[in-house]
Amino acid sequence: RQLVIATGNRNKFVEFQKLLAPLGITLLMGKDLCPNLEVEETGETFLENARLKAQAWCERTNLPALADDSGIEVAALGGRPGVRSARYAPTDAECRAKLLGELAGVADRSARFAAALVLCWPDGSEWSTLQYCDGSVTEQELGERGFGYDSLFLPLGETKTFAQMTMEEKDAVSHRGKATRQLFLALGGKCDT
Ligand code: ITT
Repeated sequence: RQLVIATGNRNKFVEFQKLLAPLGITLLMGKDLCPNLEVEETGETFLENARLKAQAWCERTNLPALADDSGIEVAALGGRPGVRSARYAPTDAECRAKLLGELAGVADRSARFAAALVLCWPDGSEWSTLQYCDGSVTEQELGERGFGYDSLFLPLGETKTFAQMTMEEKDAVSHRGKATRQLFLALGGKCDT
């Protein structure tokens, strides 16, 4: 039994390997299977973009494909960078520096991570969820683990940023962890991926 993770982001793939281990199925990284497949994220929402990615890899591989579209929404920036989180600046480090710059002197640092998951099956059926993790943007980078905005994000009620947490600690509260637990509930009835 195989499931394609419709992504080119190896950090996401590694998180899904941990999160989906209990399913006991073989996970394949989409970009490894089809290095030339480029999906333009033309959607305006996380769910639309996740659907574009899941459908593209499902059609190309004829295997069930799970896509994640995610990002950080900052209240003081009207929800930016949001769906454009990966394209906010050329590199992850520049994204973090830009976010700190935009929030310099801003008191309201509340933010949330969002993760949309869409799972497409070759028979045309589809499942999706959108989950959030509330928190705030720190004044400076804290922690070395993770990727993207992890070192700037303090989840509500926690004392460590995502980048200071182990992967298990992050999964317990993260947007992707929550979304994946919804996936498990859904797969209860449909496990023959
Ligand atoms: P794929 O589209 O190939 O999956 P991507 O990195 O381009 O890879 P997205 O378009 O969904 O993925 O962009 C998500 C961006 O949001 C990601 O690159 C990070 O900058 C940020 N992000 C999402 N989840 C995150 C997390 O758990 N920790 C830190 N940053 C995260």
